[in-house]
Order: sequence, then structure tokens, then C-alpha cells
Amino acid sequence: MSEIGSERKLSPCTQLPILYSSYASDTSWRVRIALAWKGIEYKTRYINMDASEHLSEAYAQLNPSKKLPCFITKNGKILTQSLAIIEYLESMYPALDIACDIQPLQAKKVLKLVDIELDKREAFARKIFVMGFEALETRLESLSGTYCLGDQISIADFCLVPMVFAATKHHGVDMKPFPFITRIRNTLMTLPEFRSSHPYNQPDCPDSVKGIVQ
Ligand SMILES: N[C@@H](CCC(=O)N[C@@H](CS)C(=O)NCC(=O)O)C(=O)O
Repeated sequence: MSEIGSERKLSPCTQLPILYSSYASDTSWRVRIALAWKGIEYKTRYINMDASEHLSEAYAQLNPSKKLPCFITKNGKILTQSLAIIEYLESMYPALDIACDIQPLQAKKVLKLVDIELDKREAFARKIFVMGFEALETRLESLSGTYCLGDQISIADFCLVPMVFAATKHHGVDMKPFPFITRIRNTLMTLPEFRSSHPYNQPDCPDSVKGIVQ
């Protein structure tokens, strides 16, 4: 943990970009997909969220919001916010568009702040997902093709897959009312970039789920 951020001091151009990531972070998965999709070589530093490493002083020096992901470009620039990182990647290595962001409202930190009993927080999180998915489903009816925006992969696809994972695995959201989202998600999950970057394919994920990618 004391090594967090130390590689910023390496000489620019000789270093690979670095992604601070956790298997447990859906927003990190967005960035892993983008990196895989664009074939960008990078290093990963695994932050153990269960051990609250993201709340450490060392990590806060990189990302004062104490959230994942964080990305250090090969020139040593620190970027936080998954969509900003993806936009940066897009500007450096072009080809994308649109995004849906249900994420901030269902984040654990936000759920803890919501002044309701623990069991009702789950219902609240589900409701946030369902509201977001309802809006997205309607957009996809007219906008989608093979993927969210026609037949070309976009940022929306990078966000969609981790969002459906969080909704179903962590919050038990029923996806039956969302056939467009489900179809596109299933199609995306056949692609190697979405599979290799899956949380359960990450070295820092628990052995109990390792390799279980559906
Ligand atoms: N808008 C931010 C959200 C980042 C975020 O909420 N990350 C979560 C993991 S998916 C996190 O680090 N949570 C830690 C916490 O809330 O304490 C982004 O897209 O990067």
C-alpha cells in the first residue's frame, strides 16, 4: 500500500499507463473494457476495497475523492472519473460516444448516506436501477443495433455491461422487463474484451468466484 502512487515519479514516455482498479469496482470495469477494446498496454495496481485501501492517505493523494478507478497516463497525468478516463482514451486512441450513468446514485457510499433502514436501502438501490434501465430501454428501442448505438461499440456499451452486472449480482434486479438491454449485454459478453476485463477474471477477485464469467 505504501507503493501507491510511487510510479508517478518514473520518467514519462518510459512508463506504461497505470490503472488503479479493483475487481469490486464496476466503474473500473468500464475502463478495463475500454483499454482492452483499444488494445492499450497498461499496468494495474489493485486496490483492496474490502480492506478500505481506497480510503488510505496514500491513495487520496492520487484521487482525493477516494474512489476507483484512477488512471495515470504515460505522461504522469492523473485522471479520475471513469468517463473522463474513457474520454481521454478516446481522444488519444479515437473511435466512440454516449453514456448512461446510474452509478452515482446506487454507489455504496451514497446508499450509506440515505437515511433509511438497511433492508430498505436495497429496495432503494433496485428502484434507482429500474428507473435508469426503463429510460435506457426506451432509448435503445430507437437507437440500438447490435450494440447500444447502432452496430458500433461505444462508451454506452462500456457502461452497460458493468451496470447490468451490479444490478443483477449485487442488487437482484429482474432484467425480464428490459429485453433490449439484456440482448445487447449478452452480445457484448461474447466479446473477448468484455470477458477478459470481467471482475471475476481479475487477479484480485476472491478464489470462490474466479473464472465464473457468465
Ligand atoms: N463517477 C465515478 C464513480 C466512482 C465510484 O463510485 N467508484 C466506486 C467503485 S465502483 C468507489 O470507489 N466507491 C468507494 C466508496 O464509495 O467509498 C466514476 O465514474 O469513476
